[in-house]
Amino acid sequence: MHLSSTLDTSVITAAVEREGIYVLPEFLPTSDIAAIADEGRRLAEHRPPFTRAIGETGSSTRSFFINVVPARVQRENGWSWVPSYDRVRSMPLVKDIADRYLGRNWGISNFIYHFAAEPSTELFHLHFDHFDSQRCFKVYIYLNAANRGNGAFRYIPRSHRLGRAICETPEKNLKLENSLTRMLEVLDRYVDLSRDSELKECYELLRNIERNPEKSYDYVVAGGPGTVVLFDSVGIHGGGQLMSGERYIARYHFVDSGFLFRNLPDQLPPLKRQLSRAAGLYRRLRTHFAA
Ligand SMILES: O=C(O)CCC(=O)C(=O)O
Ligand SMILES: [Fe+2]
Repeated sequence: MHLSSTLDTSVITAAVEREGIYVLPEFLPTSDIAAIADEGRRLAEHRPPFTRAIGETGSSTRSFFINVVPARVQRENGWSWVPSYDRVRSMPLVKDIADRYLGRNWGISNFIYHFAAEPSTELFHLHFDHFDSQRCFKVYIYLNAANRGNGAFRYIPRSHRLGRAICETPEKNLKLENSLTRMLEVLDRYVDLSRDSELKECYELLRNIERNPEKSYDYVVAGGPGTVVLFDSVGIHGGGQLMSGERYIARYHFVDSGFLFRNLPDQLPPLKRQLSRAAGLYRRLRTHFAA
């Protein structure tokens, strides 16, 4: 893993382009980390209406997964609940990288506080995200130290380029999350890798990992509290096995303007929101009459 603390955003963006991932070790100060962690716990306890709790949250577990929906915070005037989120989403460093990586007019689709405290087989199986073939990049903030033992995130460097190649195929049957096996299937079906030795090498690595999943743990992104991880989620990734202890991560998802326009009209300014709704209606009508 390429670890470096250079803060030139063009260098960082180029590294994400090349490797799919960039890590800023222990980047945020302790005071910020504590504030974000407390904010997540408060939200998990009170569940204000602009949050969605998903999955493992429940009385029998200490874990929680709280998703703050940015457009709803705005609508329901909830900013006083989430000052840390407000600060973090305004970090000039990350905004600048988003501008470079996604082009202007991107949006944030989710801000999630995920605390995992129960032993698991895997927090997330290895997969790639597919956002209608549009770009997405995610920012993770480690709120405690993460390593092989407590479910740290895994990312296979350069596999985002295979994910991108898939976005250019006519394959229609892709979900928001697709397994490693599915990636290999679609590549086998449509993509000729024989002329690109780097891609071929990455494909072989993925085949190897599919046969021997333990090998994915060579790609754990370990880091101390405050570590910030930026990655393109079209590459193969997933949280590891939580054997003991706990893992606490806050993450936010940047999506490009095309995805925002098509799928998240609530986040658009009023005029664009109307246009997006009209375009959606037109798409539905067209599908209806074509059927
Ligand atoms: O939290 C993790 O380790 C993985 C989550 C994930 O797959 C994602 O954010 O796309
Ligand atoms: Fe994912």
